[in-house]
Amino acid sequence: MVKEYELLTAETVPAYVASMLNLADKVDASTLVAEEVGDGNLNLVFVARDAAGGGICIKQSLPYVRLVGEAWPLTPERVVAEARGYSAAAEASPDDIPVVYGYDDSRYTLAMENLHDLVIWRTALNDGIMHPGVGAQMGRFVARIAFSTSLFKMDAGELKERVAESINPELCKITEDLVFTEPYGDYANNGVQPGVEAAVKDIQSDATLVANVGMLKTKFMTSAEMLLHGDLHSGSVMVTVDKDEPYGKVIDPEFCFYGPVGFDLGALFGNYLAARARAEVLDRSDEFRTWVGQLPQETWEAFEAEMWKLWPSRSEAALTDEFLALWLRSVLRDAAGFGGCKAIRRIIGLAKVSDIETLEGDDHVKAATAVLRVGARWIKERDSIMGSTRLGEIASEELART
Ligand code: SR1
Ligand code: MG
Repeated sequence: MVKEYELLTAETVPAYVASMLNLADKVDASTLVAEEVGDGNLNLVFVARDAAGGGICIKQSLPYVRLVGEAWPLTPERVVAEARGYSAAAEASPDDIPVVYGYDDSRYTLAMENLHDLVIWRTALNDGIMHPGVGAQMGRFVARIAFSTSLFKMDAGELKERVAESINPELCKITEDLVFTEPYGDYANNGVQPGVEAAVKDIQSDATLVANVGMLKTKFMTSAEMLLHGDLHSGSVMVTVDKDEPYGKVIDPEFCFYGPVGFDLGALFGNYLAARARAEVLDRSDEFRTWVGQLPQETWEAFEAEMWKLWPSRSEAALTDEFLALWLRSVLRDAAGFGGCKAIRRIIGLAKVSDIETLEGDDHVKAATAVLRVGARWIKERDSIMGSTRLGEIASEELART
């Protein structure tokens, strides 16, 4: 039973920060000015600055889905899952996340470093701005968390405890429904703009595709390999503005739970695909289109290299180098399949993405149709995908014919 709690406003954030003893040395609460900047689907997000330029970010879980409203209640306890995700990342790959100051389970808030000089990666991608190296950074990030939270590094008994304590049923149910079920049927949350209906019909009437999505859904629900981020799309990464050495910070791990490693990689791949389709129809520069097109490969190669780098320090001695080679092949196939599912859901179902939604007319139809076709092929052809370059080749083929 969720207790009653007070929602913050920009006006009440300074007093709230002042009331939290652990935040006293982070900012001068007496001069704090806050603004609500949340543009995600679920939460309130406040950024606050003090007179000396110090900053803090306070994220508060609403007791419902922000995108839909109070008609869709959702546990605010998700802030505990988010804190767990950040904690695992802070141990394994601290530079890739904001510094978290703590969470308050009475108001369902999380206090963290204010990333005021970063922007959401999706926004930068939409604007045609390159961030060389961030795709590789994401691959290393997933590898480090996968290694440190899995059987590879963790004692078998501790692993079982971590799997049990990390269950996140309400958030997982959202993914099960919105990613794996609803796009393939007749659901109220679905809808596309005029001109995309035929491509949707192709998806929903493809029995082989639907069966393969079922395979991926069951894997998502039963394969407890690592503590996933659970929603690692380009809106869950913030990137630098005008830095010689660009970098990203991963945010929003509230969907975290123990799931298949390929799911986080697939989330990145599916969203890279949306960014690439946008870049193609808007005829961005050759340099940008080439860069965005190679992102799945960049992320995958960095993931693979980081796994091999970490491998000698594994604690599970029974797992050999040959095992890792086999495992990596199967993760790539999973990532292709999950990437296809993540791409398709953003076209047909609830919670669409600005990469495609802000395109108009023919541009929208072409980009949305190409994303659907590529997603379907990534899913159906995943068992024959032997290397990450194949993901880009399939995308090139479908973008050229759409
Ligand atoms: C009802 S929540 C819709 C989506 O927002 C989050 O970002 C997840 O992607 C979820 O599926
Ligand atoms: Mg989010």
